[in-house]
Amino acid sequence: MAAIDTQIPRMLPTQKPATVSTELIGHRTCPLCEATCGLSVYRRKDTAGDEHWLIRGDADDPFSQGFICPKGTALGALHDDPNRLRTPLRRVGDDPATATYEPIGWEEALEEVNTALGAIIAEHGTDSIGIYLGNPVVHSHHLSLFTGALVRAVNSHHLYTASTVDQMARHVSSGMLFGDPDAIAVPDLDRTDYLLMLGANPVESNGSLCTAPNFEGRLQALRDRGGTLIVVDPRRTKTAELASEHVAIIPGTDALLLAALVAEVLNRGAIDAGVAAAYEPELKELQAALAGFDPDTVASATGIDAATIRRIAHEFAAAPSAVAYSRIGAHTTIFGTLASWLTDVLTIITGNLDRPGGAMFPTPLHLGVGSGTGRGFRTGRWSSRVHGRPEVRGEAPAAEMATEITTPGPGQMRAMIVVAGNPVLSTPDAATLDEALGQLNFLVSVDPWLNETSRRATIILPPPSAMQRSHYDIGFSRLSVRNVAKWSPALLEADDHPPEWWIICALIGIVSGLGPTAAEPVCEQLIERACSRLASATGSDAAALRDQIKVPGRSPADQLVDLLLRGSDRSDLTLDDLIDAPHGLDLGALEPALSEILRTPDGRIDLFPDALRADLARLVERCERGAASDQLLLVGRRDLRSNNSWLHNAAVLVRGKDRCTLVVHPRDAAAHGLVDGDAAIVVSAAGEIVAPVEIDDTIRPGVVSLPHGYGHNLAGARLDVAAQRPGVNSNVLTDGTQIDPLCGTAQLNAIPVTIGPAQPIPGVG
Ligand SMILES: Nc1nc2c(c(=O)[nH]1)N[C@H]1C(S)=C(S)[C@@H](COP(=O)(O)OP(=O)(O)OC[C@H]3O[C@@H](n4cnc5c(=O)[nH]c(N)nc54)[C@H](O)[C@@H]3O)O[C@H]1N2
Ligand SMILES: Nc1nc2c(c(=O)[nH]1)N[C@H]1C(S)=C(S)[C@@H](COP(=O)(O)OP(=O)(O)OC[C@H]3O[C@@H](n4cnc5c(=O)[nH]c(N)nc54)[C@H](O)[C@@H]3O)O[C@H]1N2
Ligand code: SF4
Ligand SMILES: [Mo]
Repeated sequence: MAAIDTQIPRMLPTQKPATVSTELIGHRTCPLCEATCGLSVYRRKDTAGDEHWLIRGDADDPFSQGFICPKGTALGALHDDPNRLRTPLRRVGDDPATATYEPIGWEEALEEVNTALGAIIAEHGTDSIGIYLGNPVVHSHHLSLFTGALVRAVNSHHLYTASTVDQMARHVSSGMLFGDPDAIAVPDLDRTDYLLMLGANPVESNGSLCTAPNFEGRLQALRDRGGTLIVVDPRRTKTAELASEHVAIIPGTDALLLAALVAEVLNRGAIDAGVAAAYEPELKELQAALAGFDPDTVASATGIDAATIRRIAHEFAAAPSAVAYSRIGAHTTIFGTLASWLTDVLTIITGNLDRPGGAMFPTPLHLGVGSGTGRGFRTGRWSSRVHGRPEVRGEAPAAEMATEITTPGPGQMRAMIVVAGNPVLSTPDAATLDEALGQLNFLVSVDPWLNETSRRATIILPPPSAMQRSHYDIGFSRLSVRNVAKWSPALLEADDHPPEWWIICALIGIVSGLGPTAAEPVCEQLIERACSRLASATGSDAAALRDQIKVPGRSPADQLVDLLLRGSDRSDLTLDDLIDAPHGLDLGALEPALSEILRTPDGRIDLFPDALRADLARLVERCERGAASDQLLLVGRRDLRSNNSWLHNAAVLVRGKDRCTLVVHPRDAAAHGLVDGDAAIVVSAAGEIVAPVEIDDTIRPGVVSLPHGYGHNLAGARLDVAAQRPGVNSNVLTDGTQIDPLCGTAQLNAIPVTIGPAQPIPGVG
């Protein structure tokens, strides 16, 4: 692997007054994004007697090698944020605009949740209770190892997560191809010769479904070693600037482009010989089914000329190693599952799956070696109540929450438990959802801030800060471009603040009818059950396992990590070994693992799953519409210093230029009478917003871009810094009816809009 730049000068705070002493508090993995950088956390004293956090990249972390981004340096500021809740809050008054929020004790708060949820369950059953799990759940094992039990305890059809505004397409295509929705193949960034990237901007996002600290450095290294990077994006992003070639696609058409690339490889006989022999019948059917998607046919719809598509197909097939990688821009459209599937198909048919430089499967320590067969994957075991959409992984589409609250009848959602989520800013048709949440009989939010969603809660239960909890990446070690293992300790005491596993277990106790004080016994029961399952699978003794992991002072979340490690036949390492390696362990480059990863009944890849075959009809119809209408299409974007909706209250991250702007191409600005810096009104089928215009020729003409996660001007929220520059909520514009039928993911990109000059709204922008 090429050396990674460990210089971080632009991240360092201005050091004045002079430093008197710097004390290392410890090392921990950054929990803020998927890159999992190692951080070294210091307390610095200055000559004025003040203490500050000083957070740097951990140069000894074998994976991130000192890399850090501005968000990581702000972990201390997030901890210190005076708006971060230290005790539960109770809302007094129904309307958040006029309500007050009073701090209350934990006992009282849980009593109130117990009384309210207990009454609703007694009258309407648990199917009237909804759960929404937000993105930070996967960034903390104190949450992710316990929320599954909460979901099972509630046992309702109203399970919603951020996955259906994010990566569900990838789970579904992986489930169909490989039999396991979590078997997600990641691009082998450090060894590939050819990377085709669609709808991702890792220079700002630091990567997604591909855990790679210093993604930018790794892409630069790919270029430096003579490799090719093709970036398909309607905007010439910073990632596109790094690329060998930028392909400015018409939003929403990646599945068409990919279908044409696959068709071209199939038609030109550029298939890998081994794959051709092993999958002959499927490849024939695929070739026939994709006959209508040749480069000439998709050129008009995608906005990419046929010669470019042909050339990329040939380069991809001819490269010593190549991999296709698609993300948010390609997955959060109504053709997301098709796009995700075709991404893998292109990699597979060119012989690039499961080999160095292609797409590979990480094998984290805590997961045992698989057998290579399984029961496969299916969706649609039930359908959502109002819209009849198929369940996916036990979830209904997040975009359906509002109608499930407002539509009367059996199974109507009357109460919600929101954990680490801010759907009022992050899910479609946001204004409607906000109103709907106000109609719930009860909402309890587990969240550190009184924000746009938790202001709709009667009770807010705040977790301790990231500084106060240990860390192990259950999820991202399964998406890493190298096999790594790392556990970090809590850096600060949580004092009398209950840990997050305790909060979730208390809620499990409540919805199970055990009352508000059952957190500990519930937790103990969960751990004992996990020990029993492992014992019966391995023929060991459950009680002995329980004793082994019950180390005094070790949190139950960490005990479960230890259990997973002990239960895995991948190595003999236990949690103690990880504790002894505070910078983490590098377990090497990814190795071929498909033969153990597969969970299909026949142990083969299902290259052309029936559901996707059927879904191609929609794509044909889209193709026939060509360049579609001349209406502008809205896409999203991310900024390095932001993270979805919840880092805008950290002054250190939001200073500088306004980031919530509508990026418009000069041609479109002129056509619609827009002037740089002035306000534009943006209207979609779902709603309208007013945002400041940023004229910029990096965007494809006909496309406009607005980031999500803003709109911090809703009455009742308590985000003093964010409220000063609230920005606008782009999800007021996303249309909750536009959903990929296969995976339930909402269309967050390629939204038809009209734009024009507007009167500026005071305080916006
Ligand atoms: N238009 C548009 N919308 C999008 C996207 C897009 O690209 N465009 N992206 C989508 C994507 S990819 C995602 S993942 C979703 C995110 O959707 P959400 O997860 O709903 O939104 P976040 O803004 O991540 O909100 C996280 C919440 O968790 C809280 N929080 C932070 N840390 C913790 C913690 O340790 N414990 C607890 N209990 N709470 C915590 C924060 O205060 C915040 O309220 O947004 C999606 N929405
Ligand atoms: N700084 C920062 N980092 C983050 C986050 C954040 O909010 N801020 N969020 C985190 C989360 S939860 C996630 S899921 C990841 C997401 O990480 P990424 O998937 O890299 O997401 P984005 O940075 O939004 O990049 C999406 C790109 O898709 C382009 N695009 C839009 N529509 C289309 C289309 O139809 N086709 C194609 N080909 N491209 C299109 C957009 O112009 C944009 O450049 O980022 C994570 N990291
Ligand atoms: S890139 Fe992600 S993991 Fe690394 S410091 Fe930034 S926010 Fe944290
Ligand atoms: Mo996400």
